[in-house]
Amino acid sequence: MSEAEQTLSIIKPDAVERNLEKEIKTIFEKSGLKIINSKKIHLSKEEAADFYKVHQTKPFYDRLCSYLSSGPIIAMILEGSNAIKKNRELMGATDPLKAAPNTIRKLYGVSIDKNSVHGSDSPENAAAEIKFFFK
Ligand code: IDP
Ligand code: MG
Repeated sequence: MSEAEQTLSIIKPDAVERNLEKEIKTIFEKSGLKIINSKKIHLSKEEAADFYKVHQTKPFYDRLCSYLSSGPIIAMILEGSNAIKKNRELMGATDPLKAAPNTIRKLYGVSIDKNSVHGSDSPENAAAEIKFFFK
């Protein structure tokens, strides 16, 4: 028996722009994850930098923050057993070229930057990221 867990998912600007919200939400729902909250929001570059601060030492940080703030995104709380891991599996590898068949990034990702979705990678980050969007 595993208890329900929550994670944060984001549909990134490239996917919102291509009207992929329904398709991506359907993938979550069909896999047994419940979308318990969802909101469309356009972050400022400062807010994106705050959200991605764990990456502030990475060479791609500035580009990453510019990109996340380049257009509207959809932030969601997903809930279900092993939600963090399940979401990461549904997303696929960071680079769409390396993502497994039928994963969201394989199906819809354009590049390592425009890879369509974000998902929390640990219980600590899930809690912090949910708080960031749904305080
Ligand atoms: P994740 O989104 O699969 O968890 P992270 O390593 O947490 O991947 O990186 C956050 C985001 O930063 C990625 O989704 C991707 O868009 C971008 N990114 C990661 N690694 C690179 C890179 O080597 N070059 C450019 N962008 C990257
Ligand atoms: Mg990550």
